[in-house]
Parts: sequence; structure tokens; C-alpha cells
Amino acid sequence: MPTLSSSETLFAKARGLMPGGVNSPVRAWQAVGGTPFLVARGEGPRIYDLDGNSFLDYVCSWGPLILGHAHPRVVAAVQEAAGRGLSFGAPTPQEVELAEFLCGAVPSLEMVRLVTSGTEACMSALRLARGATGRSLVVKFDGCYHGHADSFLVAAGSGVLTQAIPGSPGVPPEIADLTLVLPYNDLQAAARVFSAHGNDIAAVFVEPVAGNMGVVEARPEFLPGLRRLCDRYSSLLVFDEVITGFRVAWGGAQARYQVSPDLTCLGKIIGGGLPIGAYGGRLHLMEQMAPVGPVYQAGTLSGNPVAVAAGLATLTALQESNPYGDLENKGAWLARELNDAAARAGVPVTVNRVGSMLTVFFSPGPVADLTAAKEADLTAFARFFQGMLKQGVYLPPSQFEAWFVSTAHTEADLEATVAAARQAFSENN
Ligand code: KE4
Repeated sequence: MPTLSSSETLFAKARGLMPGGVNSPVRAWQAVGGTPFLVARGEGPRIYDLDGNSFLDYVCSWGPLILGHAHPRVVAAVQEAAGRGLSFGAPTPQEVELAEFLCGAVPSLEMVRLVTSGTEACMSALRLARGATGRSLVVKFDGCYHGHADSFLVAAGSGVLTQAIPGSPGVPPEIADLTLVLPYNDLQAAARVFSAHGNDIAAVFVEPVAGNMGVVEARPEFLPGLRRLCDRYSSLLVFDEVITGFRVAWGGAQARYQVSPDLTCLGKIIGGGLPIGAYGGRLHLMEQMAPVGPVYQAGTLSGNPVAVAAGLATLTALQESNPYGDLENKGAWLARELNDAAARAGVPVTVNRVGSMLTVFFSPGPVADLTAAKEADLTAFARFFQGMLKQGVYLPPSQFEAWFVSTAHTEADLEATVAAARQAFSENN
């Protein structure tokens, strides 16, 4: 009887205690097979399992760890903050500092509210948009993920009016009906929906660089076109920058592409790995929020001082080092070398990249929306994932997620990653 690894033993126990043994579905590796390892610790670009195996980590906690694991400056800030108390449920100077930081960095932010997850940020921004406009309809794009609030857990309906259908049991059709789902990058579809419903559309939610169908960049005309449509119909444009905020540029995608949304949702990097989210935008909108205005939202741990300390340390380190040029170069080199490795092995792939986030689609491509992303060979992806894992490289366990390069990934790490990919692609042929 082979001895089980500590992860296998403990994961079996976990499965009896938590649905699928995990606290978020993608962590269960259902798309790639095998048993997830349980993590003992992380350090820099590496993550270590219970059995002492180490992996170059391109999940980076799904985006927050742009500085890598356990960055000394972030850990010290957390320790210092924790020593002064874990939570007060009252205003703290550090929240003021983080709010000022965000409003100073993100071009469209005049006022911001801190919450504790990206889901909460997007859910609250939607309520604000509906409250401020008095309208109920919301437009989203297939393949974009804005957290698990009911209005966003919908799938594209087959209906001519593109009204959505529930994306999960428990989402009432009456709620799904208020969401219109369009193909990403399809400005004509957006124009048609606006001409049919424009005066009832509260907001358009969009990932300005999609990360949740795998990485898909907006075509040049897409974001400016959405801005014009929202202006014409007095709907609000909401950028979900939970991933892209401080990832693709210091000011996020809105700075990179020079398109200004009315509201922005943030998360991940702004908390440095601790639970956080934020939504913000124009002053006249944010002043609609309680206690100043009538739109309600609240949270026991909103602006938690320890999470805020991690976020401030992360953003301060980013501001001082300005690593975006280096991250751009690392991302470009890795994408180019992965493309070359796949071509040499005769494996058809499409590598989509923006800055230091990328996805290797197992498809000839191009991949510019969810329909194209779904044409990827998921069996080939799973084989590649396992082949890379065997060689000590941990990728997102889903074709429809992004790899993240951190400032902790060295050139030697990237070269080792490409060497492993050459081997994994050759096994994939
Ligand atoms: P959270 O509630 O998971 O903090 O954020 C929701 C969210 C909102 N908007 C975007 C663009 C997001 O990517 C996310 C969460 N991202 C996923 C993976 N891409 C988190 C990983 C998971 O679900 O376990």
C-alpha cells in the first residue's frame, strides 16, 4: 500500500469537513485532476507543501501577491499592526492613509469605501449604481467574473434580448432577468442592447482586462465605446479592477488605457494578501452611500487595520520601486518563450498577456472572448498543468485563469519555468 503524502491524508480529512475540501471551488483541482497539495508556507516566488516540496508559484494567491510570498516589509507591517490590536470597528489613521493612497493613484477615484472582498466591492458598486440612477438593469460580459453576488452569477441567456439565466441554483430568475450578458469585446452587441434598453440600464460592469476566462485584452475600441454608450444613455461605467488594479499599471487598467469609469472596484493587491476590497469613484456618486446618502452598505471588518497595514506596505513598496517596467519585460519574455516552446513541440497554443498577467490557451486562437476561450483543449491543459507541477512549477489549476508574475520571480525562475514548459509541451504532443 503506497504511503499517502501528508497533503493526500489531510485533504481526505478536509473533504469530510468542507465542501470539496476547500474554501473556494477552484482550489479543488477538479479541472486538472489529482489531489491538491496543502500549503505549509510561501516565500518569495515559491510555495511549499506539507511534504517539503517547493514550487515556483504563478497563482500568487490569484493575484494579490505582486511582491511574492511573505515579503519582509509586508510581514513586518502586519506584525506591527497586529500588536496594536486586530480590529476596532472604529476609524483608524491607516484607513485614511489607504483611502488617500487609492484616490491619489487611481485616476477616476475621488472617494472610496473599503470592504473585505472583491465580491463585496462589486456587489456594493452595483447597489450604488442602481440607487444613484434609479434603474435596475445591469450589463456584464460573458467570461467576466465580478464575485458571487446573485446579480453576477448568471449565464448568457439564449434570449434575443440577451437576458441572463441563473448561473447557479439559488439565484432567482427574477434577479437574473435584471442582468444582460453580452460577448466580451463585442461593441455592436452593446450598442444594440443600449438602443433597446439604454434608459433602463443602471450600469455596465466590465473587467477592463479580462482575467476570469483566462487573460483576454479589450480591443482598442471596446472600452472607449462602452464609455460613449454609457454617456449617451446616462448609465454608469464600472471597471472591475480587482485583478488589474495596481497589476497592469500603477493606476490600473484605466490608467493604462486612458478610459475613465464612473466607479471602480478593487481588491487583491491593495490588501497585500489579506482580506480586502474597495469601491470608489466620482464624489457625487460615493456621497450617495450611507451614512451621508441613502444607499446602504456596511461591514464589521471593513477597513480592518491589519489588512490595511498589509495593503499600505504593499502599495508603498510598489510606489517606491515602480516595478511595472520590469514586470512588463518579465511577462513579455515569459510569454514569448512559452510560445516558442509550444511551437517547437508542435502544440497549438495562444498566449494572451497584459503586463505580468498571462494565460496559455491550448487552442490555435485567437482568443478574444469566452466562446473562443472555450475552444481550448482542456485535456491538453490538464496534462500540461500536471507536467509542470511534476517539475516544480505551480500554475493556476484552470484553463480559465491567469498566471501572475511577481517582483520576486527572478530571471533564473523564469528560465526554469520555460525549461519545464519545454518538457511539459513535449509530453503533450
Ligand atoms: P473575491 O470576492 O474573490 O475577493 O473577488 C471576486 C472577484 C471580483 N472581480 C474579479 C475581476 C475577480 O477576479 C474576483 C475573484 N477572482 C477569483 C479568481 N480569478 C478569485 C479566486 C477564487 O474564486 O477562489
